Amino acid sequence: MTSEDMRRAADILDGADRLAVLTGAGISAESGVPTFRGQDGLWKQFRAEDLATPEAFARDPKLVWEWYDWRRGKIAPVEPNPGHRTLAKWEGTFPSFTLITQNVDGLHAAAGSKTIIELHGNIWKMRCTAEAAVFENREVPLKRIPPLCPSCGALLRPHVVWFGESLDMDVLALAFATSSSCDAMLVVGTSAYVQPAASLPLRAADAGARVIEINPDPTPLTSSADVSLRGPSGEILPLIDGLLRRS
Ligand code: BV8
Repeated sequence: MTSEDMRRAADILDGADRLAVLTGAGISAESGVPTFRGQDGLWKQFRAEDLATPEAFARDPKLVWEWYDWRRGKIAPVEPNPGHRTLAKWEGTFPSFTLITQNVDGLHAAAGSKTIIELHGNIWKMRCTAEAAVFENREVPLKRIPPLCPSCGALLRPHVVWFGESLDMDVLALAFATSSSCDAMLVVGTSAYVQPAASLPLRAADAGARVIEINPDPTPLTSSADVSLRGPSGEILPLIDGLLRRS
């Protein structure tokens, strides 16, 4: 990553009135939250794609909840990092700013971001499998696994989108509309592997937006990005903030 790349990214952002940001697990890595496909992303001998599915939950709700209880325990003590905080600051810096996240860890809200589109739900919310009621629960560790609905006694599930499940149509429509109407899209910490989220930056580029990627590794998106900054977002985002001409 060169200083010219950083300057180009800052110039794109300075010229953007409507900024959309898409984040993935990588933006939370420097807070100590395991990513999905990094070495620390595995839990016991399972992969996320094996556990984050309706089939796995139907087959063994206790095992799936043990995984979520382990992740909630990992996330509960951590703090947002300078990458989350920079995005929270930029919400008041750009005339139009929308944060779209694939993450379920709640760290963007903890950093002060207000306009957040949570594509895949939130690990701190639970949903009754009988009544579909959704409520927040921050108990760590869970006293009972699997947890039961306090009002009807049915099994509770994490209020997240599993592989093979459709995203909330209104949430997805808003994410695509935001991607189609932004001047610039900043893509931070995603392997650009999971659909439909990975299509959002391509939709933005097709609509004429400039695309900036921040990731220590190249991804399938890299070739479509105007600028690809190779490094950790917790360091790069504050550096870009320091280069911005807009107050
Ligand atoms: C859907 C919530 C329509 C749960 C998640 C067969 C059948 C059914 C569907 C499919 C199928 N084949 C493909 C699909 C589509 C499927 C899919 O994409 N599968 C993948 C495996 C190919 N998608 C779906 O199923 C979606 N629904 O398509 O509905 C439908 C319905 C029925 C039938 C057909 C179609 C639902 C997808 C949502 C899944 N839920 N999370 C939970 O969290 O428990 S996805 C999960 O992956 C997380 O949300 C995570 O955010 C997301 C994406 O991963 P990343 O965020 O990118 O994280 P990853 O670890 O991969 O990468 C981290 C990156 O950070 C790396 O690039 C790394 O280099 C970088 N990094 C590391 N450190 C740093 C850093 N970057 C910056 N700074 C650092 N310091």
